[in-house]
Amino acid sequence: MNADQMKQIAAEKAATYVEDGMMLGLGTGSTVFYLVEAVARRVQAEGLQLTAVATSSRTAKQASELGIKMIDLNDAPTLDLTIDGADEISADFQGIKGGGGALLLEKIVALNSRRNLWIVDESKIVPQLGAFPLPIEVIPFGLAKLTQRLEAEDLHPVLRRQANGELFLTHNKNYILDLHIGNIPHPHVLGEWLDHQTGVVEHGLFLDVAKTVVVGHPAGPEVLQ
Ligand code: ABF
Repeated sequence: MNADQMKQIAAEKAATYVEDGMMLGLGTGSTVFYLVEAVARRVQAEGLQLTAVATSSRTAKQASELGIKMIDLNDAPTLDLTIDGADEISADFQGIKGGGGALLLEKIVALNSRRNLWIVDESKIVPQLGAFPLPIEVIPFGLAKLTQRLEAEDLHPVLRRQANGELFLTHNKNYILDLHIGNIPHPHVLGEWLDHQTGVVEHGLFLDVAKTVVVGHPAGPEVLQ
């Protein structure tokens, strides 16, 4: 079984947590793609009344086309449940997110949700965070100086580019620096430091956010909480 099939297993299990009348947050990425399909099937089959907020235009488009009512976060009350993917999750549910470049909107939606649930294939569960490069969203002004500061801390920043070589731009037209740190033994310490770096809009350490993780395995879904 490949990672894609395990993502689908996790996504379909997570869709069962969606209840009629919920205000739902929908994340971004290939695992969430399967979640949106599964939720849309339930809306069609069971007539679920749902309203959702998306963390990217990609997710908003897919969900809307599948018949899920989408609204802007500014028009929504606190969300009941946000379901999103992740790039790495440690044993104590700390996560690295942002591989898709949507970390800022994802963190805003996550922090405006009563409950956050992550869906991943089993490869995302790691003993320690950091093998996956930590994405941070930064503003273009002063980028060179910020990059030097990150290099001086041995955080190995790399400016993210698209496949065609052009700079990757976020939803808010900012840049992404991927920090090739290798291992992050104290994510809260690093998160706190990054929070205070002028020019860093947001970082991809999602700490003490998720309370439930659904992992896709060849044998089926595993619910961690
Ligand atoms: C998103 O889920 C991002 O934060 C993260 O990069 C992505 C994981 O991607 P995938 O589900 O495609 O593995 O929320």
